[in-house]
Amino acid sequence: MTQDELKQAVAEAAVEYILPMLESDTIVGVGTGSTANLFIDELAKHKAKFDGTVASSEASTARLKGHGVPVYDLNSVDSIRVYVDGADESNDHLHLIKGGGAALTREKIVTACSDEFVCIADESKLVKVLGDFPLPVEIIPMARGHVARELVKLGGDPVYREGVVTDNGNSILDVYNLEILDPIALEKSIDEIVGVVTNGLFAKRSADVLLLATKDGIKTLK
Ligand code: ABF
Repeated sequence: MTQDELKQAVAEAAVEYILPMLESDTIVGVGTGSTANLFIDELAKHKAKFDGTVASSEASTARLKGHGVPVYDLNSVDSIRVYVDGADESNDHLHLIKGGGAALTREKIVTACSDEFVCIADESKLVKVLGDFPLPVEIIPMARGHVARELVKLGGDPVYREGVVTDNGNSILDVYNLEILDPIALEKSIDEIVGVVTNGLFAKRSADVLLLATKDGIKTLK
């Protein structure tokens, strides 16, 4: 199976996984990226079975609205029953690297507000040790130099993501050459750097479930 076929398979599996959760007043949190896009397309087929969504990016908002799926402001909803989103990497503990799509801040916010976080990925995303994928860090633009210097002290090689402004008007540094043996500790250390908005480690609040598309079918990791 191609990577695209694997992504399609896990998008369909995610809809099947959440269908039993859906009631007329249910709000679904929706992530960002190519796998999340396929999930949006599948979820839209069931839009009559739940109330609406909260999206983690303007891009996902547009895609949902294109299907006629209601998209609510996070501040107008009481709870989010389940959040479904992709990732760039996951380890066996469901600690994730996210943010390749520059949506990490809103993704982390919606994750924090969700009862359950279901991560969807193809088998290429499962790794033993996080860090081959450069860790995205969203920063306040004026603090770029300071944050970069602090990230070097933590052992990384930060690279400014040229030409990218996040939905929140911020910049991204991608941090290379990190061997992330303690994701929770590193997430906390980066969060303490003044000027950092969000870092792409989802470890303090990891995924609750990882639906992994493999050539042998969908695996459910918890
Ligand atoms: C998003 O999913 C981002 O956090 C992450 O970068 C992306 C993975 O993208 P894709 O599904 O296209 O591989 O949530």
